Amino acid sequence: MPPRRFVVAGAQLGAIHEDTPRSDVLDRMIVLMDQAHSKGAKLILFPEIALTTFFPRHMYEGEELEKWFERDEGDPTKSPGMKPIFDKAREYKIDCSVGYAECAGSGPEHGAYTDHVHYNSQAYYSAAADKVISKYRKVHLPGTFEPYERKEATNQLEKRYFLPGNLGFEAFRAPGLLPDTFTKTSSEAHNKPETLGRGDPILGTLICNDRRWPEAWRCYGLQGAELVLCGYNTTAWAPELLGTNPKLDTPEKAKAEALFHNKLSITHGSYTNSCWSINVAKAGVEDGKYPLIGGSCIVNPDGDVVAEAKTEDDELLVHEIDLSLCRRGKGKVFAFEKHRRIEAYARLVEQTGVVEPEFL
Ligand code: CDT
Repeated sequence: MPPRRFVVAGAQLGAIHEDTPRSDVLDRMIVLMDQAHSKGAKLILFPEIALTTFFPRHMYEGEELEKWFERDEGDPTKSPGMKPIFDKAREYKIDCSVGYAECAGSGPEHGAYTDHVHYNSQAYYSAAADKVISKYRKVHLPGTFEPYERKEATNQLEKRYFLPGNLGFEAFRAPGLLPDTFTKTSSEAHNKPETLGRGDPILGTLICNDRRWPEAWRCYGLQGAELVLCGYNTTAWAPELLGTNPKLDTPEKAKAEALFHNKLSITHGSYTNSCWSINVAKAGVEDGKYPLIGGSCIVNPDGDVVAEAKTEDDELLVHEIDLSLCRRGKGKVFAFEKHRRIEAYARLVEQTGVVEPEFL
């Protein structure tokens, strides 16, 4: 298998506050795009809800809530609050994936909370296609619908503000990232041993909490994903949300554990699906007192961390990935077609919660 190499960039963002002007955020993102461009990156990933503070920690209603959402009218590149990012991506000919709070319209039939249709979304702009070729809407929404009773608790109101994503886990091919790929015109065969891993790169998107669910990764693994993109906003200290135990008796220890669980999830997902992953945080202390973990990482298909953020500020990770390294795992230990036993997996799609065996 010849190498399939290109340079990717993961753009970690530092804190964004309730009162940070959008123009400041866009300027910061464009600085990171400048760096990515100067290092020859062909793809840049920004985090979940990259443009604003992580607003689901606060209780808002009506217009106060609506102001956090982008109305993309079906084309995120035209949304005024994001347009400068996609314009820069077009200028630099760099693929760009951005997380944002999406308002997909209004109508009484939609949504449990407001009459607006809200998703926690990620758009992938392809420079070669000069358009958004994939949109993903976060499936696993953590937290609660009602705010926590303890006044000082950090809320996570994603279940209140968003609907669960309705686009599934659809992998997609990104054109123009690699030369000499097999295409429909160059190769009549498809999905044969000799053509696997020879087309344009196969990508998938996860958003934050999704990365903790092996089912989500496996949906992409089953489509041959070679690169998973994942942005996140993970609170470093929120006992109501994360639970606690005697070993986590300080915010420092809770944060260390949150970083460990982040790395555990993304290295496991990459290894067990034999794919690269770029994982980027929105980090730092937002709104004066809400700490988010950093820990942005690029992970290879063996589960090794090959690049890792050193700060909790705006920081760019750059790495040349080689998609041919996915073939070892996909062809041996995780050759799904040889080893998976779907007759034993029915519970995975028939049952949501735990059903314990009967008492003895
Ligand atoms: N944004 C987001 O999904 N955050 C959650 C918070 C922790 S729930 C264990 C996350 O999974 O990182």
